[in-house]
Amino acid sequence: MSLPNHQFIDQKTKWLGHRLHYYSQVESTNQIARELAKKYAVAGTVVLADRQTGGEGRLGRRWVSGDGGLWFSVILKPSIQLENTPPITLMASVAIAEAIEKNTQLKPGIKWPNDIYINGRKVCGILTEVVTGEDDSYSIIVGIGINVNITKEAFGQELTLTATSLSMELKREVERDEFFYKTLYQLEKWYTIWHDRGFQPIKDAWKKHNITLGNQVKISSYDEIIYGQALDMDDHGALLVKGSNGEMRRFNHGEVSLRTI
Ligand code: BT5
Repeated sequence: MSLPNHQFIDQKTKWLGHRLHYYSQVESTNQIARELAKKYAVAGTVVLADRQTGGEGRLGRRWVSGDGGLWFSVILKPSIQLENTPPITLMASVAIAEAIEKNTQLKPGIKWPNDIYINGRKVCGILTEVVTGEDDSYSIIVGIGINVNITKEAFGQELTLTATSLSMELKREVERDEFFYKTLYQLEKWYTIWHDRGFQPIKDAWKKHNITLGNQVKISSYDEIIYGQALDMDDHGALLVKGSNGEMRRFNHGEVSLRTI
C-alpha cells in the first residue's frame, strides 16, 4: 500500500496516528517503535509497514507478516502508574474486535489475553512492550498484526489450520487503508475510555467478546503446565483458573501461553 489516504474516512482520530511512520518493508514495526520511544516520540505515534521480515510474537515467537496484512505499532504514554497498565493489551483487543465486528459483520472472539479469532482461527495478535526513554519516562508499545487480505497459501503449511484472514472469511478483499483508519479510531476511543473511566468498561466489553471463560484450558507458565477451567478475569486483567486439583490459580498475561482444550 502507499501511504494511506484518510480523507475519505468519516471517523477521524483526534491524535492517534497523526504522526505516522510508514515503510514498505521493515524487520519489525515494534523494533522501530522501540527505537523511536527510547529517544523521544509523541504519544500516538504509529509505525506501519506493508511487510515485516522479522515480525515478532510474544515470548520470542515469530509473526508471519507478508503482503496483505496490517502490521503496525502504536506508541502510547499513559499518565497512569506503570503497574496499572497491563489492561492496555486487553483494551487493544476490545478495540480491534469492535473494528472487525463493526466494519465486516464477522464475529470475532477474544482468546485471553489478547488473540483475536474468527471461526476458530487466529486473525490478529498483539504484542505489548514497555520502553523506558532516555529521560526515564516510559512508553507502551502496542504492536498489532491483523491478517486482512492474506491468502491461505501465503500462511504456509505451518499456519494453514490455525490462522485465518478477513478476506478468507469474507471471500472478498477488504479495503485495507480504510480498515486501518477505522481500527485506529476504535483504538483511540477505547484508550480514552480506559484512561478516563478505568478498567471496568474494558472488562465488560472484553467479556462480551471472550471465547476463553468457561472453557477447559491448558496453560504453560515458565516450567509448569496446568490444566483446568478458566473461570473469570479479575479487575487487573489476570485470568482465574480452577486447576484440575481444585486449586484456584491466577495468571498474568505476558508470562503464559494458553490453549483451549
Ligand atoms: C502474537 O504473538 O500474537 C503477537 C503478534 C504481534 C504481531 C505484530 S505485527 C506488528 C508488530 N510488529 C511486530 O514485530 N510484531 C507486532 P503470539 O501470541 O506469541 O503468537 C505467535 C504465534 O502465532 C506463532 O507462534 C504462530 O503459531 C502464530 N502466527 C504467526 N504468524 C501468524 C499470523 N500471521 N496469523 C496467525 N497466526 C500466526
